[in-house]
Amino acid sequence: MHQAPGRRRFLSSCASLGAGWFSGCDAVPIEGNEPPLDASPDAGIRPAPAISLAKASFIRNIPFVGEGDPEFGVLFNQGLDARKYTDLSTLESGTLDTPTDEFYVRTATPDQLDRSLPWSVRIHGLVERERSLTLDDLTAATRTLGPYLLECSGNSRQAGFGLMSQARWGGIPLLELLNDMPSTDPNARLLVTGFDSHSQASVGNRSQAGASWIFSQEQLAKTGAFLATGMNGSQLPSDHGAPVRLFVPGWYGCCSIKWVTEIEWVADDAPATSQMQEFAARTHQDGVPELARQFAPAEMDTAAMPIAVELWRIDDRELLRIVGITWGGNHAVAALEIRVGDSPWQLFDCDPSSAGPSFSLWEFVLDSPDPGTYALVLRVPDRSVRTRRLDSEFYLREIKIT
Ligand SMILES: Nc1nc2c(c(=O)[nH]1)N[C@H]1C(S)=C(S)[C@@H](COP(=O)(O)O)O[C@H]1N2
Ligand SMILES: [Mo]
Repeated sequence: MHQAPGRRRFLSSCASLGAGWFSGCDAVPIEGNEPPLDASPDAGIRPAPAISLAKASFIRNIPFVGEGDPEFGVLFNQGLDARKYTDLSTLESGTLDTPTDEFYVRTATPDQLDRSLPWSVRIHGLVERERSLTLDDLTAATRTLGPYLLECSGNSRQAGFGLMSQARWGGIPLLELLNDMPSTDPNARLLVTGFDSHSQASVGNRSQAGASWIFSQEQLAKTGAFLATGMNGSQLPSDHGAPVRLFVPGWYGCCSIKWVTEIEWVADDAPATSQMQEFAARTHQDGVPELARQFAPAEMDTAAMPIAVELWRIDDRELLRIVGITWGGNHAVAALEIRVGDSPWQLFDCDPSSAGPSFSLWEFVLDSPDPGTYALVLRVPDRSVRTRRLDSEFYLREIKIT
């Protein structure tokens, strides 16, 4: 659970953002800005008046209810069923990266993985000559990339949405690495495979072993997909795919194959892998396509959710401070709308410099409603932005005011 002093630090830091997009900042003339209202079909939604917390006192945190009370930052279960959830409530301006040991885990190091032999990544398939990349080849070209967030497509409210974290990565773009070993077929796709042999199957076979995903060259170029050997300035830890994992910025975590062992140039009409089929629904595919090329990019759409709610007071006036994040999608979103319980949608500005593959933080302050349980739902006023998970209220959270 985060503490109020940290929040206050965050609050005072917003002055340095300059642009004044923060509704919680002192003297921010939100009404004077021109938020992108024209795209909203709901005529009549006007920016909510900015309420300053400058003279208010922090009273307490208001926890989210109905989320199964997960324990954060602790690894539980094993192999394919292993999980660690990230506590997103602690994210603050300037520290949106998750410390490595709190980064979420989906599948821990396979117990069959033998790291005593030197690691290499086999490059084969539709190439003139097969090759093996050594770890030295990879680390020699490694540079800092990101920050980029990763979200498991199976993230859930039950898990406090804790299957999502952000880090800076040490890596090298995959296409750059393959520059001097192109395929003999200009339309070839790349099949990336990771080690995934576990002596125990997933309980109830909920997760299948066999991690691999097929990408077009265009998808790898557009996302800047890279092979990572480092995380937050240190070596990549075992549970996150050491010695080398794939990372695909902006796509769901299931595509970011861990413990990469081989990369194969395959024909344009290659069948989808079992992993692609397993994750078809969770990556918003139309049914379960047979061929890899029939899979839509597994992109995370623009999304937003509250990560912390606080009660503040000025004299007799009680205020709620809602802190949240936006992420995903291909363009920045300059405004959001929030609905608290049954009350009307309220529009507020958020960081217009936010980028899809990394987190951005926002806050909204309102008068505290009467005691009761309230759902917090967000949407993007610019309806040209694709928001499939938001549209289904996937990221709904509830608070209880007592
Ligand atoms: N080899 C292998 N790679 C894998 C997986 C796996 O089970 N085995 N899980 C995928 C899924 S579903 C997710 S969400 C991410 C999680 O990465 P993390 O544990 O580093 O957060 O790894 C992906 N890569
Ligand atoms: Mo995942």
